[in-house]
Amino acid sequence: MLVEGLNTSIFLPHVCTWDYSRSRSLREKARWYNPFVEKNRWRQALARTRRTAFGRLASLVGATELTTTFWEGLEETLIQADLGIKIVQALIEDLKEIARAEGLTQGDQIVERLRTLLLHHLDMVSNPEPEARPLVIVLVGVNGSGKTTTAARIAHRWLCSGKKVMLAAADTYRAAATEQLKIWGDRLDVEVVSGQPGSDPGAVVYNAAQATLARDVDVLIVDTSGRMHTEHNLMAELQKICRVAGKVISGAPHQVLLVLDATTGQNGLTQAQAFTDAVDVTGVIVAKLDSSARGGVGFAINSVLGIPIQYVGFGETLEDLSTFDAEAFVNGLLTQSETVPP
Ligand SMILES: Nc1nc2c(ncn2[C@@H]2O[C@H](COP(=O)(O)OP(=O)(O)OP(=O)(O)O)[C@@H](O)[C@H]2O)c(=O)[nH]1
Ligand SMILES: [Mg+2]
Repeated sequence: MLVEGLNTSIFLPHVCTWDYSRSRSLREKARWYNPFVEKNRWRQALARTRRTAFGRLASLVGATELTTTFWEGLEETLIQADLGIKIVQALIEDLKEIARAEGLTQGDQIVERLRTLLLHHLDMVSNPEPEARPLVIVLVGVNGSGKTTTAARIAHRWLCSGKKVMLAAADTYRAAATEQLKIWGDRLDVEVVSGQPGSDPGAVVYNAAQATLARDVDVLIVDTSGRMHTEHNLMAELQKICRVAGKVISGAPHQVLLVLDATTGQNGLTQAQAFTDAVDVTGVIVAKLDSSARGGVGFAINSVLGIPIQYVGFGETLEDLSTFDAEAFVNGLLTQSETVPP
């Protein structure tokens, strides 16, 4: 069956064979949590941004004098990586000040200070996973940002930690959308609560929340339809979805995660603002970091939206979702060497 928006590569057999039982071998668990593998994945995901924008750093690092050309080159690099003009100007000002105060004269010294400043910039207060049981997670975002794929990946994460998961197909606008989530549900062996095409997504969420309580589910993940930030009635619909969830399950939704497509860079932030105005967004998921040359947008998310990055998506398989790691992010952007320890 051909399903809109679903890449067939996700059906590769090696990602279909997860055993979610607690008896998974230690070896398998070690593979999942291996820090070197994880570090490499971050580097691969950021390769486009690194090569397109930060790749120019190599010539700047070698600079033996901090000339106007050096500073202009650095500014251009940061703008091209899509950090956002305000952040770039503040960084350049700070770096010039540090260079003056510490008497720095070499490009590599400045790049090291840049690394520290970038890390400081990402020093956001992260949101720990809420303790609630059942935990209700709602995914929101514009069309095609990666919500449905991410719903499956979050389900996979919770299944791996031994939780009972349910999915709600609250995207009732397209039959293909429900079908897409059902295929993920089949692969994950997770129940998917859905409604008729065109039916009220609030009703789907109501039924899913009731089923969550009835079947003693630990985590309910609600996939919503993509919507433009300018569509006021659809933004109101999101508010209703959240209200309905809260009526059935106390405190729900405990997480509202805004899925941003990293390839849209700074443009995505304006759209994102409308979502944070409409609903109580608790975290951002930066999807498609692997396809983006504008990964620097990650630095602007916290300062513009005031919301931490919860997860990062680096591909289309179930494993391609990682919790945000500021150090891996900055190192993945700045470290030039293509070799990573085994
Ligand atoms: N390379 C890459 N592709 C991704 C990632 N996340 C999602 N995609 C792809 O992006 C496309 C859209 O993903 P969906 O999950 O269907 O997006 P959506 O937000 O649910 O889309 P709508 O429901 O139409 O609004 C699919 O082809 C996904 O495989 C990612 O992290 N990296
Ligand atoms: Mg979808």
